[in-house]
Amino acid sequence: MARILCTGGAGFIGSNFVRLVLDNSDDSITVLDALTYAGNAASLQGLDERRFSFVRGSVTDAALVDQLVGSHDLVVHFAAESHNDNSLNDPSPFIQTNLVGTYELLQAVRRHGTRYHHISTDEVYGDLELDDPARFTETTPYNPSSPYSASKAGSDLLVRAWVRSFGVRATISNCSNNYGPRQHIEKFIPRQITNVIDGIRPKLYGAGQNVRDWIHVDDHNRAVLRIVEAGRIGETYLIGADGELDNKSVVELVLTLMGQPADAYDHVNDRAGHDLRYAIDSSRLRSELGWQPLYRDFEAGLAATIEWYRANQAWWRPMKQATEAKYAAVGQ
Ligand code: NAD
Ligand code: TDX
Repeated sequence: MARILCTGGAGFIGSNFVRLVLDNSDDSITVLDALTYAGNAASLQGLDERRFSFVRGSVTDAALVDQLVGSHDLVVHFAAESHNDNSLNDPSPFIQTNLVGTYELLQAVRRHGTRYHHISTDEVYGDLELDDPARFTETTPYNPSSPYSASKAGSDLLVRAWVRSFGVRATISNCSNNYGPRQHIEKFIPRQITNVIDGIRPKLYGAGQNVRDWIHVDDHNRAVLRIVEAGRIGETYLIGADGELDNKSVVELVLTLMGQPADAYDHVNDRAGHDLRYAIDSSRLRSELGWQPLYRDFEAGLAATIEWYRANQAWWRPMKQATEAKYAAVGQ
C-alpha cells in the first residue's frame, strides 16, 4: 500500500490516473493541483475520501512541495502547462510550472529520498518527416520546437542531472498524443467533438497533413504504473501504441462518427512552427516491462470518447465560449 503524491491530478491524464489507481490497487493518493484554467475539480468528484485527498497549490511552492513529498512514498509528476498554442501566445507560465515546478519537486525528493516518476512528452524530440521510416526512440536527440516542448525537454534534463549527480531515484516516460475522457476542450479531438455538438464546423490547422501518434489515456497510465513498479531507476521509457494518423483523417472520422458529412470542416491558420509528425517506437517498454496497449481500435476508442463528451456537457460547457474566443482572436 503506497502513498502516492500525484501532481496535476485535476487535469486530463492525471485525473484518469487517479481513477485507475483507486480502482485497481489499495494505494492512497493525494493530488496537488493549482486548478489553473486546465484543472477541473469536477474530474475528481465522487472518489473514495478514505484513500483520496486534494490539496490546492502550486508545484512551484517549495515549502508546500517539501511538506507533501515528505509524507508520501512516490511522486508521479503530471502537473504542467500543456498546450502548445498557449505557449506561443505567452511562454511565461510554461517556464514557471514546467521548469521551476520540476526543480522544486526534484529538490524535495532529493531531501526525502522519495521515488519519483516524471511524465513527459514525445515532443521533446522535435518532429519527423512524413515519409521518414524512423520513429523516436530513447536515444533520439532532443530537438524541441515550441516553448512548451522546450520547457518539457528542460524539465527532463533536470531529472537526468538529479539522478546522476544526486542519486535521485527517478524514471522518465515520454508519451505520444493522448485521447479519452476529461481532456480539456482546447485540445484537438475534444475541440472538434464539442464543436460538432454545438453546430460549429471543426477547425483544421493548415492542410491537416500533420501526423500524431494517438494512444488512449488509460494505456498511457497503465504504462506509467508498470514503469513505477518495474522500471529501472534513471531510465527513460517511450510510451506509444502505434496510432499514427494525420489530422485530416481524424477530423473526417469525428465527423463521420457524429453523423455529419466527412468534409464539413474548415481550414484555419496553421500553428507557428507546427511539428509535422510524431511517431513512437515503444519496444523498450514492451520487451523489458511486458506492457501492451489494450485500446487497439482507434475508431472504437474515439466513438466512446464522443459518447463521453455527449453525456458530460456540464463538465465542458462552462469553458466552451472562452476557449473558442481565444482561438478566434488568432484566426483559428
Ligand atoms: P492538462 O493541461 O489537462 O492538466 C494539467 C494539470 O496541471 C491541470 O490540472 C492544472 O491545473 C495543473 N497545473 C498546472 N500548473 C500547475 C502548477 N503550477 N502547480 C500545480 N498544478 C498545476 O494536461 P495533461 O494533458 O493532463 O498532461 C499531463 C502531463 O502529461 C503533462 O506533463 C504533459 O506534458 C504530459 N503529456 C501530455 C500528453 C497529451 O497528449 N495530453 C502527451 C504526453 C505527455
Ligand atoms: O483546432 C485544432 N486544429 C488542429 O488542426 C487544434 C487544437 C489542433 N490541431 C492540430 C495541431 C496538432 O497537429 O491537431 C494536432 C494536435 O493538436 P493538440 O491537441 O494541440 O496536441 P499537440 O500539439 O500535438 O500536443 C499534444 O500532444 C503532446 C498535447 O497537447 C501535449 O501536451 C503533449 O505533450
